[in-house]
Amino acid sequence: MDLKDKLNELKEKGLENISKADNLDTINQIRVSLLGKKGPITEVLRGMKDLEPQERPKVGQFANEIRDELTKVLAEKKEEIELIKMAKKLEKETIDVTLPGKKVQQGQSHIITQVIDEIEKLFIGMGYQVVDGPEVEEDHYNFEMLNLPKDHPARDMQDTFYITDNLLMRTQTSPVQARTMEIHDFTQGPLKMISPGKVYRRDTDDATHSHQFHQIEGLVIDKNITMADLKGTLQLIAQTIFGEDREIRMRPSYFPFTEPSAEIDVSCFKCNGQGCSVCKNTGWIEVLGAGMVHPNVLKMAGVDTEVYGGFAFGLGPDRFAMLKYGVDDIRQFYLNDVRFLNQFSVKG
Ligand code: 2U9
Repeated sequence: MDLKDKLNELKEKGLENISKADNLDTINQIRVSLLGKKGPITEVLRGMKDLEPQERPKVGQFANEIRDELTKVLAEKKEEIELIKMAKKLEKETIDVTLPGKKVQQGQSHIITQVIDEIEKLFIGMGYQVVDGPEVEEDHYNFEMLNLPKDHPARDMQDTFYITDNLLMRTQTSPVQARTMEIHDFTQGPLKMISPGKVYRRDTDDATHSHQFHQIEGLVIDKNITMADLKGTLQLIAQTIFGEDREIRMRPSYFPFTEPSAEIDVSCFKCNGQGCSVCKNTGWIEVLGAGMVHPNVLKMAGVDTEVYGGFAFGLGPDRFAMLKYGVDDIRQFYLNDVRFLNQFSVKG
């Protein structure tokens, strides 16, 4: 067999093996075994030295052609295998966009938070600061500074969770106001603040009582503050929460930290004052407590009562939310049952 026949045979055999190959490893093996330094084609070319000199170029050209063709076919086959591999991979990774998606459970603000947010927004708009304070409070700030000395009968009005003789769970958010008033520099301007937060009372939980609930208290101290300022502010709260058409009325009351003190009713948002089950046929619903800050409270915080005076008010976001959304059991707010909570959609 002459060299040309040998080369032809190598080519045919090589092409056959390449056509049968179905993975990249095999292609690689064929390439190395056919075209590598120790491969048969190199071997044939080495044997050219034994040929007649005039034969050599022809055989050399023929060998090169075969090597080029095999190289080209190997490359084509390699590309084909890679394409098939990619197609298989893509098929496996196909996403069926028609499958129903997994629903993401979306949370929202708690109904009490929504009421607090609404009131905060109103007061921030009027230049008040929103102030936080400790829930574990000193007797001094929770009672003493608010004109409730140790022997004061009004201390009986609220049963308290005591931690030590002097430490307790705050029964109101007023201690935050007392602390703020104490450090406020009145030469820099008036004090206008609200303090929302959790408060604690030693109550037995039932439909209308909870040992932990919320309060928002407000305090304004400045020169020339009158009850008219207070009434206008309370009117705004009532309208913001219960609607534009609401009116308020003030009834005399008693709180140790305010004098005079008042309880505030809002005209019934359900019957517009005509009388219904919500307002117990009175046309009015009690929603707030308020008054002019007691001079003793101002003095204890180091405020000059000859120059400054102010008003304060307190409200219960739990009660507001119960009235507004017709919730008849305060405990619902603290059970964290999403079937209850999800009924109250967040407003923009
Ligand atoms: C300072 C001085 C005075 C806060 C006030 C009320 C009246 C009041 C209750 C309403 C329902 C609390 O949520 S509730 O249980 N509050 O009636 N609170 S005046 O007076 C202050 C506060 C701080 C330094």
